[in-house]
Amino acid sequence: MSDLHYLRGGAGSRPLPSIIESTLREGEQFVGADFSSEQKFRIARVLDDFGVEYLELTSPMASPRSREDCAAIAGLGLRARTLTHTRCHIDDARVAVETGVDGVDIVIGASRQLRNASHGMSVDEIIGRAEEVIPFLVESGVEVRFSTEDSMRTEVPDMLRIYQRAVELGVDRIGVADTVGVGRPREIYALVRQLTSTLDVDVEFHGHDDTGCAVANAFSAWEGGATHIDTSVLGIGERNGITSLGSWIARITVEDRDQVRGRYNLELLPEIERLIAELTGITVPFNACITGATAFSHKAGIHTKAVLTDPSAYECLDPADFGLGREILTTHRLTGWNAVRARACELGVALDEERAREVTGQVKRLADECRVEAAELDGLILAAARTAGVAR
Ligand code: HCA
Ligand code: CU
Repeated sequence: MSDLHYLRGGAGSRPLPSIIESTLREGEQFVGADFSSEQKFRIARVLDDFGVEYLELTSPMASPRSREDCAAIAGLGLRARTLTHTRCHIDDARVAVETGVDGVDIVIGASRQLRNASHGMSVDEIIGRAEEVIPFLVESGVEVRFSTEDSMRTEVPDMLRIYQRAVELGVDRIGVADTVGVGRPREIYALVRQLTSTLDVDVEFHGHDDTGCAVANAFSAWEGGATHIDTSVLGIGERNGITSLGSWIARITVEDRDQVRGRYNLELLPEIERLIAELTGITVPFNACITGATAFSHKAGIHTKAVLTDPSAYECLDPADFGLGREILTTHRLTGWNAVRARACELGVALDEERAREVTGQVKRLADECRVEAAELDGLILAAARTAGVAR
């Protein structure tokens, strides 16, 4: 596929990957997250209503409450498949299966850094563990994913050996985890491409956002053939988190709006983000894709003129798809007469171009001196209309 093909949205013709929503696993690792059981059920339900394909839940080995909640969420009868996330250990695997989840995500560090600092096992020992755990899970009838934590710093031959064996042992999916957020989009594309062309297995991508590349990396993983993408609401997770659900939705909506609208209940996104923000004591960032306070605010005159004619001139997403509106800012020095005339129209006043330009000039001069309130602009418009004898 040529680069140009990508630039023109070539990836959009493929089926979308499934979302593995990890707010109830990775998200629990966020500094501000301390969900009660009831809160977890509420989050699970609203994400299910949104339409995510999977919910990933904290390991039942983490604490007694985690175990009870994992089993309770697995028993809620949701449409989304439930997964739990455990170390590559037979005892963890047994408990995971007992919770009644649909699938188990196994993770084990395979980079030199994690082999040294985390579990001290060699690559052969990791494979030995896989040989113990995977057959047990496969026989238990759950969906099985096997992932090398810190994949981007894992030697590729080591990773291939581990995954080759995991696939022989019958896993449904392997995982690429950019645990410390060092991956580059092209590198992730190349790695996923290599895995999907060598092994006959689904590939999941989990990317941290330490260097601001989590969404781009997830997208590159999809381009490389990934079938599953991990997200969390507002990106919450360890440190500054992972690919956020909202950013991922924005990205794929631009690629294939019809498919996204067919799969997800998009109007729930603002409510879901507000809920998680409230429960974790944060605010929705002003620059969040789709839901940020300024995501559909247009300011400069050149922009507002075009947006008033055709919003797609400066919007790649339609706010209405998410139950949101746009905002045309008029009370500042960058304002344009088209925006002022549009505001006049909202007030029921038809200003001609000359009058609209006059009022715009007044606003610009005022705004150079101080903050202009909306009511002041309206006052200027109404005064101009009176002078011109324009009927309301
Ligand atoms: C963790 C590590 C992990 C696992 C990702 C995965 C990571 O906190 O347990 O299993 O796909 O970032 O490597 O979240
Ligand atoms: Cu992670």
